[in-house]
Amino acid sequence: MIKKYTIGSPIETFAVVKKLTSEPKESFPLSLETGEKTVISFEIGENDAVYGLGEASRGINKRGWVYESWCSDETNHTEDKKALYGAHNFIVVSGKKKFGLFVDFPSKIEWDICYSKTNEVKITLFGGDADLYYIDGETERGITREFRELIGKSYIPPFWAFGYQQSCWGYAKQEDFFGVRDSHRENNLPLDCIYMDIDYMDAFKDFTVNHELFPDFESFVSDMKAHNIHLIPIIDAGVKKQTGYSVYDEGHEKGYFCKDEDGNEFECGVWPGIVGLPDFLNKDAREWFGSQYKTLTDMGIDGFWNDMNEPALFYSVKGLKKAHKKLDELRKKDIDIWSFFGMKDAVLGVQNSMEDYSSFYHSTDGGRVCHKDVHNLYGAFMTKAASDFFEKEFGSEKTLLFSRASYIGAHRGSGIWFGDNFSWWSHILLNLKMLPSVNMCGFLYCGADLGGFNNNCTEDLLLRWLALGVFTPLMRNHRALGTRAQEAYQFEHTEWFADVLAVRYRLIPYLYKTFRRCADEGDMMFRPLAFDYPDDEIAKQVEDQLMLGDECMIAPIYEQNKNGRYVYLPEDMTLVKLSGEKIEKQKLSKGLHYIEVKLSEVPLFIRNGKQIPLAAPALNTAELRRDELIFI
Ligand code: MIG
Repeated sequence: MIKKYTIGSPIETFAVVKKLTSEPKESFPLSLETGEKTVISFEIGENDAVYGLGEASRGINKRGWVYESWCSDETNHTEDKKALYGAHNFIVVSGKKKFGLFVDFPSKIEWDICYSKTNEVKITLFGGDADLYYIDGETERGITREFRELIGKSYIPPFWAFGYQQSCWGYAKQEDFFGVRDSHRENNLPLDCIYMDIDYMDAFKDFTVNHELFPDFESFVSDMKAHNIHLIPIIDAGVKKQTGYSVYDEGHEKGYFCKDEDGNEFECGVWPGIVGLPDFLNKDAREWFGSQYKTLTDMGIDGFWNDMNEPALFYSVKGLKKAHKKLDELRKKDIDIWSFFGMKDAVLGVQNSMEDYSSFYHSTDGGRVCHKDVHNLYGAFMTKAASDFFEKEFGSEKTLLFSRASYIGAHRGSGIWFGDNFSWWSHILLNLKMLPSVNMCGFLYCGADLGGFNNNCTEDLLLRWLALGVFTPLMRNHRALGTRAQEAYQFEHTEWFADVLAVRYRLIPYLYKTFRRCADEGDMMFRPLAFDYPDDEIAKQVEDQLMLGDECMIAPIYEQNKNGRYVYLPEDMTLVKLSGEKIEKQKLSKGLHYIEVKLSEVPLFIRNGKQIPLAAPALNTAELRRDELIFI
């Protein structure tokens, strides 16, 4: 049972599709203080758990830390971090009493989840206008389902988006892409997509192609298509401020960029140099930006990833000038440690600064709005610009789209990826932990950069990570410029990679069917064990295994130099090890087991009395025989 409570006069966020009448706020079931800030607080039991918050650091059970909803370009996903790229304001409290809470509020929120006080949850909204939704229910999964009904059906990508995908910040010329395609083929490695990072553009200008690198882009795209490869270009939020560049000229003329206090275009620096930030909160600007994707779709492109849309600001023109001034002052002073720290702060402080986010404005239907009050909607509305356009132009399920920044609501038009992780073993586990949390918030099409974005990857790390990635709807290997090459064919035992990637294609019919069902029913594809075995005290503690669909449990290996791992079985299950064409089965009873898994194998557990279909391995989704299945 969902109840809505309205405080002040909130701005339309598009998060919710089911319109409810607000109850009197005096009847809100938790302690509520209103004013300049809004504070919700409540006590929970010693052994109660709190789930949700989507893309965030730390555990599946969010207890014991303070999180922030503030879409951030945060490249270090370490435990000290409060905020990552998404703002996903939904939690489920699981104790004797179970309930869900969705805070529909687009600015900063602090979630003190038993951080200051062991048994108290305190949620502080930095503003006085919000819609609160309280959901009563019997089970965590049921509460989540009800919430998902409130926020509407999740995005479903085209079928081919379930294939294996290769990306790298650094692929530039046409030959790089042919090389990736051919090297996969030559090594018997399947592949459906290759990503185009910022270097395909002309001077990082959105919706342009560098013609020196791609003399005939359209035939390049169709040549790739003929080999069953989809090219997926990146689109950044900022539009290069350059007279003569038609996208900028048009946006400028129509007044579609965010303005500063004085009504001038807000200027900041990102990859293209100085950019204008499209005012995605303005309906006309949004439609205009969405229609720009046509330049690329007209040339055969059918998928995109939206980046830098928190928005990430390397600096603002004003902020950089201020920093320079500060440095000039410091230069005149003694060379002491205080001037050193002053210099560091002046320089590092220019990036993604609150001062900048507080100094530009959107023009919405409801008038001028300061960016900081709607910050968490920016990326979501950029993505809405694109997804509304694709829906209108091509209908649903035709275009692949995912975003870095997001807010609940964006899950109806796109997926997300988890941003700039590291080639660290601990990030395999972080990847796993985020899956159920983002599923709760409606994001089903999602995944992390497999092999890790920052840092150098190793063969064993990539193999183990792929053995988790074979289950995630978005299965993409991506890395940063200047890091060790990590395409599957770059390592010694290419055949092990072929064996692991073959398993993905064998599983696609099952994964796709499960995905669709979860979208249709508002269900989670990945669940903590606690959701399925609420009376099993051990299962409730497990944070390195997940339930997948109604049939499976997964337990990847996430430590180096291990030949296996301990797995807790909350009921009798069959361990299945998949590798290439090989299937090895072993019945195991409820309890703790050490299982050995080779680097070329993918372990999977099937619940008692359940079965899953497997296809024959294929080199891409177009060649996958979806109708010829065996069951295990
Ligand atoms: O400032 O486009 O998260 O996936 O490769 C870095 C270059 C900008 C950040 C994205 C990453 C992408 C990179 N981008």
